[in-house]
Amino acid sequence: MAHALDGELISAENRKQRDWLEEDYAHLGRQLARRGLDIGSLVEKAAAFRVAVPSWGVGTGGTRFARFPGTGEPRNVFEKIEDCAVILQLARSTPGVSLHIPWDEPDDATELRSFAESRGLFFDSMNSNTFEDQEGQRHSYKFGSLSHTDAAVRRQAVEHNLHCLELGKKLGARSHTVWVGDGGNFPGQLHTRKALARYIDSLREVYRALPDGWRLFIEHKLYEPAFYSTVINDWGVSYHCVRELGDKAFSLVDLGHHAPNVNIEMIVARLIQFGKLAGFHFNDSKYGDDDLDSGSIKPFQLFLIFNELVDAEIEKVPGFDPAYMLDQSHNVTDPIESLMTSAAELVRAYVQAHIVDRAQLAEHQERNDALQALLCLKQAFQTDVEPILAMARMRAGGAIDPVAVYRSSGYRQRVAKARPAQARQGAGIV
Ligand code: LRH
Ligand code: MN
Repeated sequence: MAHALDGELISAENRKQRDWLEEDYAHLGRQLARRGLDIGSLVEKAAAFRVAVPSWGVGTGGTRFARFPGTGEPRNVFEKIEDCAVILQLARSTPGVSLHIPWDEPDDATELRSFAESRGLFFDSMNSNTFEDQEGQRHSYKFGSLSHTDAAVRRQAVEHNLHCLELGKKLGARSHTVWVGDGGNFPGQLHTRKALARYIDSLREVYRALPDGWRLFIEHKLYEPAFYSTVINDWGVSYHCVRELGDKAFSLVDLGHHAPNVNIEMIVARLIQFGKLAGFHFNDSKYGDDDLDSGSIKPFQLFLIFNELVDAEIEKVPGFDPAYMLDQSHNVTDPIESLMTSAAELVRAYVQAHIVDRAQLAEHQERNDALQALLCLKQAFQTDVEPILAMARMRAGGAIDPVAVYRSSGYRQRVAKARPAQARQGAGIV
């Protein structure tokens, strides 16, 4: 297995941290045992947790105003895979990489697949892109894609999605994610009902072409790049569409795609109950689709989302098989550090949700003891499970402290020399 970082460095750094970990782990173990919980089984839960990283997340992101490139930016999909391999080596919970086409279009899919597999990585959900125009593209997506009024534009968008399926098959992917920027900036610009009907018709063709065993994920979004209405604006519309399409279609929840203060954990519970939860694009936000690091702004919301997911997991809800992906834009941090710590924040919320005393919670709910029910959840959320996360990483050959090892590895400085800065200035998320 090709490793970017020297395994000896990881064990040496872990040796420095081992004592505090063992001490804190033993203390937490006693604390949890008093609550009837076995810390060993929680380490197994942490070690089994998987989240895919977005290929577009290892480059420095930007906004519509500007993008300030970092050093050693990956210049192509192979360098993106190298960076994803470092994240996996240290964080251990991220073997899946979600590609975006055409940003990651390979010349040779087989070569790319073996390059990734030789680094312990596989390709998770494919992502199509009909929200920007490519060089030499025949029809513009300025006024939409799968819902465009012009059949030729819709055709072009369908063809692009079919291409993503073909490519994904060669790469070993098993699902396809469709997010479209289709929408309007002014009242009257779109015929709301007809636009949605056109979108569903176009997507039916993509659905029909799904390879065996694949799933289709559609992603709703309240606004941006359209600023008055979007065709797939919320979970209700998404749910209607996936019901219309069929059993292999599911609704994907990107945390940043909702109006402020929307109860996202409730949307998650609904989609679980309706058997249509695709999974997630995890990130965090204060205002809009800020694509900030997961758990950085609203960690309690993240915990409450995992509380719904773990409740369904424990109850073995039929068809419950959510795909977890990060979808973030790293404008001011080292993307590798942000993705490692964000993956850890998801494992943290997942383990804390497994600490919730669900029998006690059910009793409080039955007796409408609102305060005790809240305190039952808060007890889990306020439990510092870091020793469990670090132990799981260490036992899986990763780092007790991924950021510390990454910084002492000098990887960023090394790739900065190997990857001369590109003259690509300008704005935009990637
Ligand atoms: C849209 C989105 C979508 C991706 C893009 C990079 O906001 O969340 O999931 O295609 O970001
Ligand atoms: Mn997304």
